[in-house]
Amino acid sequence: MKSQHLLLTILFIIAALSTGAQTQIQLGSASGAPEDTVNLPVTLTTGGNTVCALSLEIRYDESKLTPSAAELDSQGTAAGKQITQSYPLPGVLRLGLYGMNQTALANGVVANAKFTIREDAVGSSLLATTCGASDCSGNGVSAASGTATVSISSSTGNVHPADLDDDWKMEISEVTSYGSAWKSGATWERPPNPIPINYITKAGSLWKSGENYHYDAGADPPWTSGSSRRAEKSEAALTGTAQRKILSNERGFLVGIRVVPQTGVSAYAVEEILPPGCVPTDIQGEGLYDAGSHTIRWGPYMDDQARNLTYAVTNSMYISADSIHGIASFDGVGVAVAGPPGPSPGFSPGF
Ligand SMILES: [Ca+2]
Repeated sequence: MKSQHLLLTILFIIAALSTGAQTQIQLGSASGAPEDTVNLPVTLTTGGNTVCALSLEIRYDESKLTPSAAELDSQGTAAGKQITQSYPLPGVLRLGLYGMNQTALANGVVANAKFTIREDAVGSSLLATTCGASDCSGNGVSAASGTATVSISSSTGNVHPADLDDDWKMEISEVTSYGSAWKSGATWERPPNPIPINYITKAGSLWKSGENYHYDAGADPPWTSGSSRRAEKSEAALTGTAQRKILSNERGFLVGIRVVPQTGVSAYAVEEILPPGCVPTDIQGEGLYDAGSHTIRWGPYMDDQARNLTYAVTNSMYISADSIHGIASFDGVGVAVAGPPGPSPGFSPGF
C-alpha cells in the first residue's frame, strides 16, 4: 500500500506542474440526514486527454462527516482500476484510482466517495478538493476539481417558523421580522398563529446564542441553540419573574409589571391580555396594543435587564378579579405574571 500512496503522490505533483487541455475531476454533492451514509460521485471529464490514473484529495469537516469506504463506479470498473483510500492529514481523505494496465478511463462516474453524517451534525458541509491525473505512460495530465456540498437535513423536525430560509441559523433579520409580526398580532406565513410568545423569545435567544440551532424534541418550543445535540443537554434553563401591581386613582388605574430576568437570559417578552372593552393608554416600555386580541405586547428585549412596564386604564369598570392575564417569556420559557388583578395598596409607578 505504501508504494501505491507514493505513486499517487508523485502523480499528484506531476499533474500539478503539467499544462495542457483541462481534465475535470469533479466530486458531486449529496444530501442526507444525520447518521445517513451519502454517496458523492467522482466524475471524470477527460477533455480529450488520456487519463489512466487519478487522485482526488477531499478536505472535509470532521465535526460533521466521517469517511466510509469509497467504491469504484462503472467507468472505474470498466477500465479495470482499483481504488485506494488514505488520510494524509486529519480531515483530508485521499482517493486514488489506478490499475496495473494501460486502459484509459472514459468520461463518467469512476468512483463514489462515501461519508457518514455525524449524529449531531446540522446545516451543511463544504468539501474542497484538489486532484491529479496521469496518462498511461505516467506523465502528468493537467486536471482541475472544485467543491462539493453535503446538505444535512433534519430527520426529526422542522426549522423554527422564523427561520424562513431553512438554514438552521436564526439571523437577526429573521428575529426582527418575526418579532414585528408577533408584536402587532399579524399572521405569520408559517404556523403556529397567533405567534406564541415563547416562540419569539426562543427565536431571540437562538440568535443571541450564535444563530446555529437544531431541533430538540426534549425542549419546548422544540429547538436548542448550537449545532451539537449532546453539548446542549446540560444547559440549565433560565427564566425570571414578573409581578403585577395596580394603583387606583381618580382617573382609573395605573398598572405596572415588574419583570426581572435571571442573569444570562438572552431574550424576553411580555404579553398582557386585557378584558374586552378595556382599552389601555399611556403604554410605557415600547409596548404595543393589538386591539384585535386586546393584548399589549412588550419586547422582545434582547438582554437580561429588569424593566418596569406600565400602562393606564381609564375605563376602570372593566378591571375586576381575574380579568387581566399576563405571561412573561424568557428564552422560550413562559411564566404567568403574578399579582393581584385588583388594586394593590401602596403601589407607586416607580415601584
Ligand atoms: Ca435563517
